[in-house]
This record gives sequence, structure tokens and C-alpha cells, in this order.
Amino acid sequence: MDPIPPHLGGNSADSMAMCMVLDIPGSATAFQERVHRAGVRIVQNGLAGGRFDKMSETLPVHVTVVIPTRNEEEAIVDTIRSVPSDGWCEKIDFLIVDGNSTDRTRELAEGEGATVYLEPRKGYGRAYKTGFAMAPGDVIVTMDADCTYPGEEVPGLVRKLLEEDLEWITCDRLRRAEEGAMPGLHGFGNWVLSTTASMLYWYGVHDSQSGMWVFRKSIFVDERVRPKHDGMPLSQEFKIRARRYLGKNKTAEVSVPYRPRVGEAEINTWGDGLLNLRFLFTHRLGLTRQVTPWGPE
Ligand SMILES: Nc1nc2c(ncn2[C@@H]2O[C@H](COP(=O)(O)OP(=O)(O)OP(=O)(O)O)[C@@H](O)[C@H]2O)c(=O)[nH]1
Ligand SMILES: [Mg+2]
Repeated sequence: MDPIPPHLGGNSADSMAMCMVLDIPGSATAFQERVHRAGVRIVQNGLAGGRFDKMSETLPVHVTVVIPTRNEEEAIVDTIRSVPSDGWCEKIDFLIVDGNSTDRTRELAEGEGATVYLEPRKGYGRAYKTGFAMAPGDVIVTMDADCTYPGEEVPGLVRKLLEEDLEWITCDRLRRAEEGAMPGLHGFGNWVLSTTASMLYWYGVHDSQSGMWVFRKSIFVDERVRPKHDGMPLSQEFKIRARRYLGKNKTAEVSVPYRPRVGEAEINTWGDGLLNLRFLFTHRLGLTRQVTPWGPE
């Protein structure tokens, strides 16, 4: 079965055409210089089916931005538009995994040319377990549908992934959070969870709760890398698995700006915080179990 019905339009001719053209004077030279400076060898991409050509200005890769949504009509359009689609990669599409929104989220996302998949099973993690399996791109990028993450950084992050031959990047929000982005309890909860995760797993990630990742879809061939939780703990679970099974040389944490939320949050700060904390301990003890399987129903 084709995982994404063609009528959903994620691979629309318009977005393809937009991504095929790029003509930025000097950028190839700058790119080569950066590669040279970093002493990084550009290796076989192995995903787009060809060699990553350092002379090329368009990254030879198909990128899918996966966004879970639940009642995000205020921010979904700006979130999608925040990611450049002006030809920096061969192809880019958006996959919205919607958890039964009762507002106009799905309609607005479709209006932006995104593929919208209705995932009625509840949960942030549940949405990603569906979206990751369905995403058609070689590289997957994630973000919330609330304008908190910097879409404009996506091309640079994907370029870094390819240039440095990484498998997975997680974005740290703590160092560059803008005023009001992580108010009171949120900031404190983040600190408690991130510190606890560092002590229990010693995995070198500062922001355990960030939901912006940039990675190659092929990492999921190794099933140990697939996060299993249906709820918010999927975020920290993914980081723990990626660092453990992909190794520190193939993974990185990069600081990005983080902005105040647009639209009402639906998360239960205390409930989700405690669930995350409990997960850190139970996962360490090997006591967590998978409730629903990987992929769409
Ligand atoms: N499909 C689906 N998406 C969800 C669900 N719960 C949350 N989301 C989406 O997942 C993303 C993350 O949720 P947020 O409410 O932003 O959680 P958060 O970032 O921890 O909280 P804030 O700091 O308030 O933004 C958002 O885009 C939500 O719309 C769900 O049950 N199903
Ligand atoms: Mg959010």
C-alpha cells in the first residue's frame, strides 16, 4: 500500500518545481570553503541515491517536515511558511499528523500544500510514530505547529547533517531561548528533566525536551532507534536512543532560537512533566513497554 494517498498532495508539482531551482551567487564557493575549513570529507549520501556533490548549490536530498498538530489554527500557516522552500533542496514537503483537531488546522495546512494525515490515536509520541513511518523524504525535520521553533534554520541544519556526515541532530533551545519563550514552570520543569536525564543517561544532550530534530530516515532501519512512547516522553526517548545506538560521532546537538508560543497550549504542564520524569527512571530500569505499534493504522 502506498503510505501516502496521492490525493493528499504532499508531492505537489508546485512545491517540486519551487525546489528544483536555486541560483545563489557565491554560495557554492562559500560552501566549499566551509567544508574545507571544517576538514570534513563529503561522503556518499546513500539516501538520495547519489553522491553529495559539493559543487551543487541545491542539496541533493528530499526533505519531509513532519509536524504533529492538535488545534493549532493560529500558528499552523506561519509554521509551514517559516521553512524556506525556495530550492535549497531537491524536494521538500510537509506532513501534518493531526490528532483530531476540532478547529481549522487541517484545512489551513492543506491550503499550504501540506499532506495532512488524520491520526485519531491520542498523543504527541503517537503522532510521530505515524509520521516517521509515513514520511517520504530521505531527511526528516520536526517541529511544533506553534511558531516556537525557527523554520528559517532548517536549510542550514540539513546542510550540516550532510556536510558533516551526521545521522541525527537535536536542537537545543535552552541557550538561545528568547524572552518569554519558556515561562516560569516550563523553564523550571525543563531544567529538572534535562538535569535528571543527563545524570541517568550521561548522553551529552543539554535540552532533553526539544522537539526539533533533523535526521536521516534510514536510521529507523535499526529498530532500536525507533522511539516507542505514545506521549510527550517520546521526545527524550528519541534522544536517548539516538545517542546510544547511532553513537556520538554521528549525532549532534545544535543551539537554535526558541520563541514564545502562538496559540493556546493543550499540554498539562504538571501531568506531562511528571510523566516525563517517571519515564526517565522506568526506561533506565528497562520497565517501559510499547503500547501501540510503529506506523499508521
Ligand atoms: N497529533 C497530535 N499532535 C499533538 C498532540 N498533542 C500535542 N500535539 C502537537 O504536538 C506539538 C507539541 O505540543 P505542544 O502543546 O506545543 O507542547 P510543548 O511544546 O511541550 O508545550 P508549549 O511549550 O506550550 O508549546 C504541537 O504542535 C501540538 O499541536 C496529540 O495528541 N496529537
Ligand atoms: Mg510547543
